[in-house]
Amino acid sequence: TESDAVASTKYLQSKDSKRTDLFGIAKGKNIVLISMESTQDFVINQKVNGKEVTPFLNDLVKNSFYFSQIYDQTAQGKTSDAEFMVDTGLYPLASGSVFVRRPENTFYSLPHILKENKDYYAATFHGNVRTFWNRDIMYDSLGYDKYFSKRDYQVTDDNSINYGLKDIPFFQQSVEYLEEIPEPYYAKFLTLTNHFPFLLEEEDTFIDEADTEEEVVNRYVTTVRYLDESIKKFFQTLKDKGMYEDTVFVLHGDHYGISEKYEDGLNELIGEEENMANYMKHQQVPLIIHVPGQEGETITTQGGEIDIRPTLLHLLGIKSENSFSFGHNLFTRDMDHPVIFRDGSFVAKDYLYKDNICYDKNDGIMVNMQKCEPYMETVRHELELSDNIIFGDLLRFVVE
Ligand code: GP9
Ligand code: MN
Repeated sequence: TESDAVASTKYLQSKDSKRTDLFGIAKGKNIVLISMESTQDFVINQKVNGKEVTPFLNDLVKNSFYFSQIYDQTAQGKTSDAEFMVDTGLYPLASGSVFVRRPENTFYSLPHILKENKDYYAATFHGNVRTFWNRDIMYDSLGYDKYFSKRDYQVTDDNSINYGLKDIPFFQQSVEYLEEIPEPYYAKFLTLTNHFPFLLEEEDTFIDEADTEEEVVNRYVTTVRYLDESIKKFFQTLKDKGMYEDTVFVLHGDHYGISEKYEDGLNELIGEEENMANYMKHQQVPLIIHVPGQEGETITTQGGEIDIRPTLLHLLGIKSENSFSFGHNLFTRDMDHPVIFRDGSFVAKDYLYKDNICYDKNDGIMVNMQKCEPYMETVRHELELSDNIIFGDLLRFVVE
């Protein structure tokens, strides 16, 4: 009911009211958000056979806010879960994807907030068919004005692989659409080439495969390197066309690429031993927010994908304390507030909890459960509240 809705959304208010001197530094700018398929944080500044896997991103992080401790909080909905968290600040569901299960709910999403604030136009760009993950329906509920999908691109055998259009032609062909949409805009780009099983043609290979025991890991570095090249070219095109200066760029990995099954190969690649601390660290995805002209800074505050929206809103100078989200502004986030995963595991300041075991976060050694207990109520409460909001479609009562 309506009173349940009001009561349950109370928890989501009155936080994140702290301001920093970064509040509003990107006010009114266009927003280009790139959801980087399967990109894990370990690739940043990682070399394979003496060569950087992400030379462009490595340069970019030097001149950006680089959040180096952001966790993948997605569940079965993969890319769609990442999109859901960024746009709504709610948790994904324990099974299936919200995009598929609750596409007709009322949401209070990033396009809505931006529209209210400064009449932003919201568009999303993706080279796959529009029905994938039910996006054609869900994007309406999330408030997008326009969805450029496979049917809007020239897709041929030559310029596609695996799931579809390769990232370089994808960005190239997207620019003409980006030039046409009204400003200010929020433009979301979903890349595709760096997707399992990480297939690439010779002509698109900019780095040799790695040589671990796991072929998947070996190929992964080549498709990440290709993604890096596609983003480099995209930035260059935007600069050439004068579309760079007045834009804030948000780049983030959507979720892991190398699943638990291939963890040995990843440890071999980066020379790490197998333990729970390292495993959880490998669940981190890069988050890079680039404001042209702004000095770079690496921020080691812990957080998750759910925190991207309030962080961006802070830079845009838009208050986010009444936006019904579980996210925290990463510029002020409390290190001891747990980063919560959909299966009930979490990472707190010094401890992590996974599969009913409590570990020291830094060395991965098991510790007494009492160390993890103080966080459990928060974790349980947030996941339950988020589920209630989604399954009860509660925001319809509180969003005008
Ligand atoms: C497909 C793309 C990949 O359109 O979003 O989906 P994923 O398997 O990563 O969820
Ligand atoms: Mn994905």
